[in-house]
Amino acid sequence: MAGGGGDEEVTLLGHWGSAYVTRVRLALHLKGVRYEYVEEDLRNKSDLLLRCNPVHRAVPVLIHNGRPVCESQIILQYIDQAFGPPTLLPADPHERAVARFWAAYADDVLGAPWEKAYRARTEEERAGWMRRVVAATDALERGLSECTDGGKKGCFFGGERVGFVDVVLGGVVPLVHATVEISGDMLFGDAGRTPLLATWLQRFGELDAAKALLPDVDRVVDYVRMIHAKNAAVKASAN
Ligand SMILES: N[C@@H](CCC(=O)N[C@@H](CS)C(=O)NCC(=O)O)C(=O)O
Repeated sequence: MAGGGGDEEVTLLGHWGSAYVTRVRLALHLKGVRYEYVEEDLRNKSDLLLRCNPVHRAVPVLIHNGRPVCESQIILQYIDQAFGPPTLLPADPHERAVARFWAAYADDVLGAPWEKAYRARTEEERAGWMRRVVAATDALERGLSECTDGGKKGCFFGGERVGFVDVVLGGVVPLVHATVEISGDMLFGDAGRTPLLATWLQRFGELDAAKALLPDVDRVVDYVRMIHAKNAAVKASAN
């Protein structure tokens, strides 16, 4: 098995289409941690996954020297402390708290309605959730401005280099591009509405870690369309 250095054993249970998994892979790549990646079939979860994450039964799960860690943001914090450098969270306690705030915001206010849009059974329902996602990106633009002093300190939440919030958001980059194709919603890429996020999106995509790990956008588009079609079929059969 591949290790994180020395005789460390690191395994990641994941799914290619999961933004939560992708953010963990980005962090491992940025830290230079070698690991074994195990693709899970979420319709037929492995015994290992169910044993390691009996509460949520979800990916990602990181297993380090036989001990599992669950929940992607907790995994990122674990990776940041267990491996390194570079560090993802800032050293300064206030900057660290601000980074955690925006990372939580990314999941709670941006990600949650996005997941609802994903599961919506009608176009109207989906459009309603997507309006909330778009509104959440306006606040995220202000967060990026706060973290970078209006862009003066760099284009990432971490400043000149990628930090915790960047990795958290990095997982959704393929979905951001896929969304433009699927519904026309410009989530981060609208230079008029969210100029800092538009630069962030471009610069993030240029990173070696992004080029190596982000799933192909066409594959994501097909996957999302397949889920939408499934949801619509469930709705039709319920009527
Ligand atoms: N809050 C969790 C969310 C993880 C999550 O929702 N994972 C999905 C894949 S994107 C999953 O494994 N779902 C289980 C299922 O589909 O049964 C995290 O941050 O890790």
